[in-house]
Amino acid sequence: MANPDVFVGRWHLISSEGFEEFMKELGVGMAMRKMGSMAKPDVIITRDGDKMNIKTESTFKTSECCFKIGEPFDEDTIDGRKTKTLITLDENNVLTQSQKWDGKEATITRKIVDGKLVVECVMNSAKCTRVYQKV
Ligand code: A9M
Repeated sequence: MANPDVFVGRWHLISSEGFEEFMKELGVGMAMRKMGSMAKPDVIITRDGDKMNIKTESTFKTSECCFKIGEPFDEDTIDGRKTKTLITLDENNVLTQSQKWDGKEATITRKIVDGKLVVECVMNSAKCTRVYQKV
């Protein structure tokens, strides 16, 4: 049974693989990629009824994404893209965020594995895995 509350809490980044390649594929410039690689963000996930909020906090930049599961919305991403985004939750509690812009597409999935938040980002052949621990 899908339960969005498994994601609720404050999470701190503890490992990241392939993020530089993923950011390059997104078209993120060098200066911002450097900040992205250095940042050890906290992600704060909250739920209020059918609304969810994912806040990504870092010393460089903070961004917030408020959405309803299964309802498309316009997203302003932390790197400045304006995307058409849809976030769904399947019966295995995998939260899948599909972002479409300029004929391009990136997918970010979030799931809980051994009590940790595992975030996988894919665009074309670029794949990135980031793991967050509950604070
Ligand atoms: C993640 O851990 C990965 C989400 C991927 C979003 C694509 C981000 C492009 C990064 C551009 C760098 C911006 C420079 C500011 C540094 C802030 C660091 C934040 C990195 C996400 C879980 C969190 O939902 N998402």
